[in-house]
Amino acid sequence: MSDIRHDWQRDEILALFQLPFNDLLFQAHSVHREHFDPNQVQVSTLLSIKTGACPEDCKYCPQSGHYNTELEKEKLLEVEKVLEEARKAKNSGASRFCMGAAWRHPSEKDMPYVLEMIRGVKALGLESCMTLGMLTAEQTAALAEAGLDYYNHNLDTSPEFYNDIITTRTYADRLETLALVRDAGMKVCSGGIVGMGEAQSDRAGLLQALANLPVHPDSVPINNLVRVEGTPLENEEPLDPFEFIRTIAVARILMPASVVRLSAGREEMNEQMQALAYFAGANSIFYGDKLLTTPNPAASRDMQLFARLGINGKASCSAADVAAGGIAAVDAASAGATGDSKQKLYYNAAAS
Ligand code: SAM
Ligand code: DTB
Ligand code: SF4
Repeated sequence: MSDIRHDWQRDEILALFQLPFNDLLFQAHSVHREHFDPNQVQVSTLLSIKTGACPEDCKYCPQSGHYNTELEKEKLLEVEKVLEEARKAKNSGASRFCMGAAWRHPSEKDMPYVLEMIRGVKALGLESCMTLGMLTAEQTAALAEAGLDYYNHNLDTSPEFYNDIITTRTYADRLETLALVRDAGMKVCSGGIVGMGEAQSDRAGLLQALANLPVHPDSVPINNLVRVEGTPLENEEPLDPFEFIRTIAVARILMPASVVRLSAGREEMNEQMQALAYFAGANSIFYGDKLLTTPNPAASRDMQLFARLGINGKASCSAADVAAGGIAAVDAASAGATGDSKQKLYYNAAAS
């Protein structure tokens, strides 16, 4: 079994990045098989509960109020509207519902609605996940108390490159929010973005910062920059696809038991690239034709790809869930779900 380490050095990580591609993928895939079923990919649904006009200046983000991206802004959605979307997600087989808000942090007036959303989502029998920006200790406690399962808060990039991308909040602020979430007993979802013009050493630095947290995040989203017109990164040179796959592979090796999510950017990836990402250790995706504001592949396309690869789509994202084996999976009716009531929740690639 590969060790769970928290003392990764930058040069060791860079040495992994610089391995011959086949050696790196072999190592990552071997680690992956020690901890996970390699033919299982977990899926979650995502909803933007408050869109645009964010006071932060993240250079990649279409929702920042600092840039003109012609995005239609929306106030916090009504609780009932959110629950309606959650019901739809549940009916299509999802077991986790992720809600994202374009906030620096939640305001006190918004908190009661957010808590009601968590309670409502839980009452539907779904797991809940939120990403609302920075939190205070009181807000963290309230989210945990309402039953929030996961909190997503990304480190985004290396500590050195961070100030080139965001000036309105610090790396230390992010680490503090992660510590609050961890200490409150919620599961941590934390990763970052690549393809922002960072150096390989920055990609290594992001993974180093994540892997050397006191506890590895349960879930590690790796986003490939979606270049949105109007943002400062709109003309950024796309990252070499093989370098993206290397990033997934190194994340898998550094955090062997964490679920690695092939997150934003899939719309621009071909099927071969996604298949390589699954081989390299990615075992989670967002499912549905929209991320927060940008397009994502249609669910039916994902199901078709899963069918061709013999992958089972499963609606969750923690190693504990995988071990417990108790999570409902996507409704794969369009691509060959099996018949009996328990199995119906799982797409059975072998049946197609
Ligand atoms: N406002 C909250 C925050 O930043 O903590 C939560 C929502 S924010 C949109 C969540 C994450 O989405 C960011 O940390 C970033 O990693 C990712 N993201 C945002 N815009 C992106 C883009 N254009 N391409 C890829 N990932 C993006
Ligand atoms: C994460 O790391 N990626 C997701 C989720 N956490 C909330 C969001 C991706 C957003 C991509 C740009 C957009 O759709 O606005
Ligand atoms: Fe706001 Fe989050 Fe976008 Fe940054 S990433 S501008 S904090 S919504």
